[in-house]
Amino acid sequence: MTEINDFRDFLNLLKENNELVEIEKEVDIIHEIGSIIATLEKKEREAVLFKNIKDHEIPVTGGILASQNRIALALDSKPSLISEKMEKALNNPIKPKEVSEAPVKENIITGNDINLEKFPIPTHAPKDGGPFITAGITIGGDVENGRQNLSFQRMHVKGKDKTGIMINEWRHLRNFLDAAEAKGESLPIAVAIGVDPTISIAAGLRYDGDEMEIASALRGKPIEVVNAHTSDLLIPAHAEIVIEGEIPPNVREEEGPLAEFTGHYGELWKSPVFKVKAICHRNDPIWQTLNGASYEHMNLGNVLPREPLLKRQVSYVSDNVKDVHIPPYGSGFLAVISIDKQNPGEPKNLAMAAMTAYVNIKNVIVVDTDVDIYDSSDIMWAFSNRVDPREDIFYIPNSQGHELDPASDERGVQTKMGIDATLWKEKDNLEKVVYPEVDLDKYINN
Ligand SMILES: Cc1cc2nc3c(=O)[nH]c(=O)nc-3n(C[C@H](O)[C@H](O)[C@H](O)COP(=O)(O)O)c2cc1C
Ligand SMILES: [Mn+2]
Repeated sequence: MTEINDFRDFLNLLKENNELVEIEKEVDIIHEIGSIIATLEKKEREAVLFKNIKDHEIPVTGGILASQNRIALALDSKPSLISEKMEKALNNPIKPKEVSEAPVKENIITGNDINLEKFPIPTHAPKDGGPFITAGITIGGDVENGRQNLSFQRMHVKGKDKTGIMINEWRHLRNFLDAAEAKGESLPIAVAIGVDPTISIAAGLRYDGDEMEIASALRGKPIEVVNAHTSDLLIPAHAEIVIEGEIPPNVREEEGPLAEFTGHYGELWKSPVFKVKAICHRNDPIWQTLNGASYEHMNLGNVLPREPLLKRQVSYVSDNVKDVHIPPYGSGFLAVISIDKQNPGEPKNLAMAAMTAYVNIKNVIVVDTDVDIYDSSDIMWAFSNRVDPREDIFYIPNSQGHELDPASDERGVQTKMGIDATLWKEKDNLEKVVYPEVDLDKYINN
């Protein structure tokens, strides 16, 4: 097992596990890279390293955490143990370690030399509004007490040293910006690209301390951080690239649209802007990107951060829960629970509990333990075989969901649905047909 200290180590680990495909053919940052990443994901294939980018020297990677297998590799775990590992890390944070020298400082670009256009920043989906930094980790700090925070914020590139930065309500970075703006001050931030995947996973979490502590806990040792070049912020010492700068107070400009987590395009949005003051990067840096509306987007934003919450909530209601999953194809609106049912009413209680585990969860399917909740066709099989719609489906109208759910009103008010897809008690003698799986290589010469 390769020890992971940085993004490069993880790319090597993916390669060793046949989870990374390298493309030598020249590709265009406009739409072509996005389409290749999407096609690989649709065919459940590897992450990708583009070595030859038209008009650019820096290679690009994408689809890094688009699958459960690759997330398990990132966490040195197994797909079925991921939510447990997340829960453990959240309960046992480890402080990052400050170092004075760092690979990310090998090259520092400042002043007139700053030019974001020298970096291969893709325009991903066909109707995206332009090039976006999508896999960047925003590092921000509380101007009052200096506490740091990690999060994802999309950045629409608007010139050599300027991007938009979308900061939604209920974000820690929003609180920091509100406080800075109240004083008429700029907010210093840094954006790290190409990091240990535990940092990306931690950045998608809602945690009240520094998410770097969760990244360190996921890695099992302190992650090394170093002082930024232009501010007091601590940046990942082994990041491929860190873009430093500030958000000037009270500036709002249109940015977008971008493929949203709902699988629909978002709208143009009035967002703050990010003025770049320095770019630090390693020798021979690698750019990391991710597609909007991809499984990777969903995994980081909806699946990994919320499965531990879901598990906690439903396990509180019943000891008979075997596993939970928020599948990436459900945009975070769907939850699946498997249960060793002991009481006919148990699945409905669990569905109700799941709906309150996180506001986005709208549809809940409860299945027996003979159903693989990571296999959508198995879930649809249970839904087709074991559901009497009148008895097994219930609705809760006028509940609160997410306002971007196309089936909710502008405040997120919607109907939630619970589905008991467990076998009826009277049919307990029915047994699911399971053929043993064989190793085909023993029978077929490829
Ligand atoms: C790929 C991806 C893109 C995201 N884009 C944005 C964004 O543009 N603006 C935003 O405010 N949140 C965005 N989010 C959500 C936040 O990054 C996420 O909720 C994070 O946990 C917020 O951190 P906080 O709790 O420290 O504020 C995105 C999440 C992911 C995974
Ligand atoms: Mn936070």
